[in-house]
Amino acid sequence: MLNLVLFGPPGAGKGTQSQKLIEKYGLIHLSTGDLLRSEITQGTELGLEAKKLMDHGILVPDEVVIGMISHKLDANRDAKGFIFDGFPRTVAQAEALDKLLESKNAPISVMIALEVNDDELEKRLLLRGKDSGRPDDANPEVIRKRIKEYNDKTAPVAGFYKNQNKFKSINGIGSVGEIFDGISNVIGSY
Ligand code: B4P
Repeated sequence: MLNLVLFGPPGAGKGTQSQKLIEKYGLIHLSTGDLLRSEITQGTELGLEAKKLMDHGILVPDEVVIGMISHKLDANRDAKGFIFDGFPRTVAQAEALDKLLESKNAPISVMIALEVNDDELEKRLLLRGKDSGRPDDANPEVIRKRIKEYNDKTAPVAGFYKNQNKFKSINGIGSVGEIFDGISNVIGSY
């Protein structure tokens, strides 16, 4: 079973690369951002609470996203493997994910981090904001808040996987195809 964590700051290209990985490797894509946006669109209580935080670039509480991932793992018991996109985003989430996967005897194979500088991130997200309709992409202040949340709470998650010798980093600047080739090379060694 191939279980991949795709890691990187907001706008690094995790969602973009996930689409290509699904096609090539037939993995199940679990994006906590997509799951939360779907709750918002459906107008659920969870979605309404999450929206208040996401619109300001703040992470939603760990127990909410851990619960969502746990449900999705249970609903896909026969999967060949998973791409975790935008999860784990805190060390507490990473610890919870290890526990969930331990009970299924299918640990994380590797974390692949996409490295992109802050100026490029801001540029990409503002560009996407022109047609995505996402409030968190529309405002430079919110984008900077998301990057700060990443540096404060998410960046330490890399250390969690480094300690397990499961961390690989890739240059996230270049064409989508070039970056995908870099990711595929890493996966090829597992
Ligand atoms: P997410 O939905 O996870 O999204 P993201 O960080 O914005 O984007 P991603 O890295 O996937 O970028 P993409 O490929 O789209 O998070 C949104 C919010 O949800 C968070 O701020 C938080 O509030 C909440 N949340 C989600 N998960 C959570 C968790 N686990 N815990 C707590 N809160 C959570 O690329 C961005 C843009 O760049 C696109 O327009 C794309 O076309 C472009 N692009 C991609 N690759 C490119 C390249 N090589 N060159 C040029 N442009 C490129």
